[in-house]
Amino acid sequence: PQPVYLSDYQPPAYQVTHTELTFDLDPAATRVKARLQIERHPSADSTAPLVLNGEHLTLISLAIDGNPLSDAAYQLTDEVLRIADVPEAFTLESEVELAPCSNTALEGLYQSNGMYCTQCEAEGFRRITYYPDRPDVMATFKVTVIGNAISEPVLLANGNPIDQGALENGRHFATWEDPHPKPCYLFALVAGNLHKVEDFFETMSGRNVTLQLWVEQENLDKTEHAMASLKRAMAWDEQTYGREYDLDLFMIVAVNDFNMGAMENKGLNIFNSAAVLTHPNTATDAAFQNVEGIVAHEYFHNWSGNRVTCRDWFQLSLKEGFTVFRDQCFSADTNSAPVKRIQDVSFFRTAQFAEDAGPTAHPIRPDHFIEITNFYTLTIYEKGAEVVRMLRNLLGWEDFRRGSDLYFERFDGQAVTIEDFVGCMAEVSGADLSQFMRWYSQAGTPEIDAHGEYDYAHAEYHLTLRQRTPATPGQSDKLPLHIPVRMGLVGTKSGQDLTLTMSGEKLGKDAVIHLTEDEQTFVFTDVAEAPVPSLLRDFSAPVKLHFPYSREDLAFLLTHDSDGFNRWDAGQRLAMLALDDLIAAHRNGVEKVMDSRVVEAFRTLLTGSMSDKAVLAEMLTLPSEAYIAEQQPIVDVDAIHAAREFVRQSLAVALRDEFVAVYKANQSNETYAPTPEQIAQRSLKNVALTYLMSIEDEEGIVLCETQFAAEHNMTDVRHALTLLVHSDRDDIASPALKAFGEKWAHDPLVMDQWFTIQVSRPQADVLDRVQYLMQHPAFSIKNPNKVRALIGAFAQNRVNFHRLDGKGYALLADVVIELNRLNPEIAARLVTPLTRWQRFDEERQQLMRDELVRIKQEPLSSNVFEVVEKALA
Ligand code: B3K
Ligand code: ZN
Repeated sequence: PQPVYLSDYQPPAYQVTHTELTFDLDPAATRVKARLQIERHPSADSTAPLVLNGEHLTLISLAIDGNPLSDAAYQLTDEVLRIADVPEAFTLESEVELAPCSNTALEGLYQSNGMYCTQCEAEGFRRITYYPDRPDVMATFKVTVIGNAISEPVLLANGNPIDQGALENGRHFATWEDPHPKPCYLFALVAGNLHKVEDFFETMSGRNVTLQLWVEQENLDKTEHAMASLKRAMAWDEQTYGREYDLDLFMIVAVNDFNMGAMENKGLNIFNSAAVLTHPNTATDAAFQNVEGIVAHEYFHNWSGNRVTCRDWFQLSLKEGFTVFRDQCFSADTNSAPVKRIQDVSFFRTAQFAEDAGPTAHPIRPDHFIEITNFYTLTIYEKGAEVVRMLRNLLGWEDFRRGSDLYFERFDGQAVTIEDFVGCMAEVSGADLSQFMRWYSQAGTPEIDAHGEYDYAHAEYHLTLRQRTPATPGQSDKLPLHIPVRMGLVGTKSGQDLTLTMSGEKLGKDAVIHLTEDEQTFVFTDVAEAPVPSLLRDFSAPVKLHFPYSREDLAFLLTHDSDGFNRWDAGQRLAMLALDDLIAAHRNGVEKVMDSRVVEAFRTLLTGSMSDKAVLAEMLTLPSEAYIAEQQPIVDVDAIHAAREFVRQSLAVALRDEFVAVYKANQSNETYAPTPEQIAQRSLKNVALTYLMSIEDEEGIVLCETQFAAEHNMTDVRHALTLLVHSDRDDIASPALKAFGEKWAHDPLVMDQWFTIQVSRPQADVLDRVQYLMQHPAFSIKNPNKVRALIGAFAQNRVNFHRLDGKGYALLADVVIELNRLNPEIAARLVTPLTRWQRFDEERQQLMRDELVRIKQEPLSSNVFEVVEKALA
């Protein structure tokens, strides 16, 4: 497979102005007729051939302006249809046949649970018809779907329904029209036995929009939260960004087999059922929040993505980074803002930092790729969102909003680039963002080494920041970036933020300083008392910050920093220092001793008066094993696990009564609601229970069993079951697990959780369990949710996946090899943990590489090939 380069971009020689499609659905032999109005671009050469993409299609007929084409008039390969000689403007008619029932890649038109559905982004439309499958070709669409009236009573496509009726042989049809020109990746079709829940939204200009959520009948009681989330998102986008919905109908469909979370097809979003269905008895708080975020994300794409789209796939972060930033802000406004930031950043620093440090590291705007599907990454999405957030931090909200208004107004209906977006921000604010653009082209996580000195005699604080970005594949030399560092100086006597004065100018108590050079010293004057600096507040830039904080400094910031995020981060740093010592002790076979300062900090938290329970729960949560691993030069999985367990158990022993008290104070019998207050209480209670169960405290076990048996809501049930299954009390865990599995055997989303709970336990029998569960009737390798819940979750089980006999790696490789044939997109994602081999000891490195080499010997999809090739380079 050959890479495509950004620098080779050429505008399309031909535009499709209008597209008419007719689908005659059949599981093994669907016929698709296309009628395309095509025009040559005025600046294109009149001899330019028409090149259409098409894969896995059987061509039945082809005609231009009603005249069938002779075989000599076109060339057909596995990937393209080329017509050498075409007029300036013409109608191209084609008919193809395809087989949705054997489409296990879940790209293009496929069947899920007997229902027909589509996934076209990025390049799935070419599996539906011959077409210029690129986002800078935008057409209006008219689509007729013909299906069986019994098995497919519901026939949906983008836009507005304009016609429907009965046909011969028990068939019927529906015709849809989408007046907004769109790229074909936003095309969608759904047909099946679906049921709807309907609601309405009145837009800011007073138009009434019908909202429909389409699900299988048994899921009708799981739609309320998604519908409520949609309405909140629509209102938020009007208030916050001035964006109004633009059709009379907005539909969401839930399907079981889906590669990602959801897809923003114009007017017809298609969702993985896991990203839309919730019920208090089946979904956890985290799932409720995830659904809210994804519903909002896809809705927000209607402007950031659909009305203004990407010129080419290298610009993917233009729509994804901006839309993730928008959904993050929406969730922050709807729930607890500091907790949302803490959770996003914890995930980011664990998973995106790891990606940026590995062999598949790439810039937010890559300059080449083999398979675009491999670039739906944490870098494009989450780091892309951090970069948009930095623009907001640099410009302030008001200018940022004016830039966003200008962007939507100027580029409405167009396919544009990242320069167009950043250009609007520069234009409205007058800011020079030329250096800032390096964030889009330079891969890797920048590191800032900071140190500060307080000069008593002159009442000055000197802060020196040095930045460097490590080399990444293909990019050895990095240039300095424009980094906004939000900060404060917290007075050690007063415990208050001191006023920041620089070069005679008062900046306030919290300010953004701009690091643009390799090294800069910032001098703050009139600093009346010795301060502890609070740097990178609210994680103002996606960097690693090193500052030689003492444990006393951190304990001080933990209680005094005015920035909620940095208070939490001080706790994490304090725990990390203790963990580092314990990891070293474990490796050296020295007795482990718990740092009493950590115990005292936790005691203060547990007994103090902190009112935000959601933040408190986060502060009481230790850094994850994956995050700790990210901080180590060479990952020692066993030492990390042992050290973290030791800290958890030491805290539980020392603060046992406090944890019991917190648990009891936060028990509640209120009817479940996914409100921020209730969620905060449940998380705090469950964090306390986690500590108690780590020492298998007798009272803790009783509380845990009771919580499981009460079946009050899935958050509490799942948490209790997880703690039981992850403890050594198999006598209690096994019957609980069995009862849970039987009770929920009919519910695939609950069975996903049942799989995950079992394969994430630390005990050594996990590998056998995975093999056993792969034979379970509820498991299917063709369903991506099941693969993630069982195999993906096992690969995150650090002690068991990284077994020294290599059997964990071999199991993953076997599944990757099988999925490579069935679903290359999922296979290429699943292989990720093996690509991180450089981070481990030599023995594991060898074992992991061996498996990558074994995979590479297979006939590989371009997806898996690209990832494995990079990993072994
Ligand atoms: N835009 C979709 C991506 C789907 C692509 C899968 N190959 C999901 C989202 O970001 O909203
Ligand atoms: Zn998106």
